[in-house]
Amino acid sequence: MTRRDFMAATALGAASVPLARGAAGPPASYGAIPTPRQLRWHEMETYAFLHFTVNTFTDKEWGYGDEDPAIFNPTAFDAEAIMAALAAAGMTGVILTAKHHDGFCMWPTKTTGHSIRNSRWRDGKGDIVRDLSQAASLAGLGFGVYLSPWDRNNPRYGTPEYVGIYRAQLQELLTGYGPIFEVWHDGANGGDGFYGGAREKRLIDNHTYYHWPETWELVRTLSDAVIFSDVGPDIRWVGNEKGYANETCWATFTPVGENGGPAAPGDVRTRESTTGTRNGANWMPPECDVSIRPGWFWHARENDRVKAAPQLLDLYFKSVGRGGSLLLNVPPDRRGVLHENDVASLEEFGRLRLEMFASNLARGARAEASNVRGGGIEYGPQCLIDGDRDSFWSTDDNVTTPSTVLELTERRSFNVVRLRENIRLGQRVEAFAIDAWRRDDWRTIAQGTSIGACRLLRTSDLVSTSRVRLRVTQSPVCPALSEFSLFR
Ligand code: FUL
Repeated sequence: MTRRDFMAATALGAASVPLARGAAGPPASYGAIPTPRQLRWHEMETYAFLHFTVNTFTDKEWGYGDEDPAIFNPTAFDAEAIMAALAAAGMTGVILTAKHHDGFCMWPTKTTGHSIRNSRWRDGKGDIVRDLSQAASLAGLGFGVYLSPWDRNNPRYGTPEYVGIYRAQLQELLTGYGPIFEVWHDGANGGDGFYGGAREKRLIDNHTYYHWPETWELVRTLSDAVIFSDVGPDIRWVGNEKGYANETCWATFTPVGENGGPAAPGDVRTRESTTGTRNGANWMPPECDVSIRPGWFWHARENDRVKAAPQLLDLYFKSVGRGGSLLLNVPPDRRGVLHENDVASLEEFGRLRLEMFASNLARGARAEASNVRGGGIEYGPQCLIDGDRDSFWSTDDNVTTPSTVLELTERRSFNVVRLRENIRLGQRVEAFAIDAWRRDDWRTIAQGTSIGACRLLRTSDLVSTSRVRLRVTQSPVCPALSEFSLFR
């Protein structure tokens, strides 16, 4: 089987790849594996959240749904400027709160009058979703939508009719604004609200009310977007709003409800979401959401509480560096742009990563391994440093704890290691160690458990050496690793 056949087979999500006779074919996949749309998403790694709506003007985090739509009136909205700041931070996409819990729609929807159409902004003729989606596309960023299931304005909320309204809103967003890379369903469900003037508490059963599988099916038919919620189906909430995954973090997950029964958006054991489930039933990697400020929406009083770039970098290591994604919220202010302090942090965050990843100190190294699948070069350790995410080092099926040594071109100093598995073949490795050659012996400088799509490790001191070794110390099957990089 050629590499191309293999790629085709795995891209289609085949459960396992047959071995070619007489040659070393690729290893069979292990456990749940990602779909093509999840693979694309894995490459996005860091993208932004924009929390922007009537709350920006009422100074609230959760609008009650009784806001006068007229109050939405940014004075200097500039979608290009927002995208420029996000691009400078190295963001690959952006997700807008097209509708938050207050029910106010940021596009001129046909489904409700609680929208931008009745705002003062551009005399009700503007469309924030259109402007941001177009600017994102021009800047080369993906565009996604957050559409809150809970709607504190809608008089029908709590009745079956509202679910139809919610789907109609999704349909408008998925068909009117170009490609959507992610659809975000949050898990906050039901409670007090305006509800067309009823001003009451409406509780819904989060397992049955929304008929999620049908809504997800609608998203599937209308777009190629990955679907996010507490329970996926594509991307899972990481279980906290602080932007980090657990140090051991599996892309596979079997969601379980708080009481041990079935899970649903709004009812999942969030502690388990942070770690995932080893050998879980689904490939459902975590997305780590966090705001650059204490709140999700812009508040003047928080202008001096913007996270600094080193803090953002730390979150990057704890999210992307643990196989998830970092969804960093940067809320536009009442002008309709990002505040200067947020822009400065974003720029610096981008610069720090550019600097760190500018030079892979493993490049040009000579790689040797204790075992190579089939003894040929196709799965040789050189694949770890060829910059190709799809080529990989693998071993014979019965060799599960191999090691590889990189002879660097010269003595190098590094403090960051990046590892990637070829996740098309599932998440395989359960433990590993990295050693550096010191005078006449190996010294362990880092150890870990899960790897997955990306594992970043930092050493507390700079490591200076000309030889580094990666040891897989636990794996149920032969490993399939695509990257071993060193950075400073
Ligand atoms: C939650 C919401 O309740 C918060 O306001 C925020 O939007 C966060 C990202 O999701 O479910």
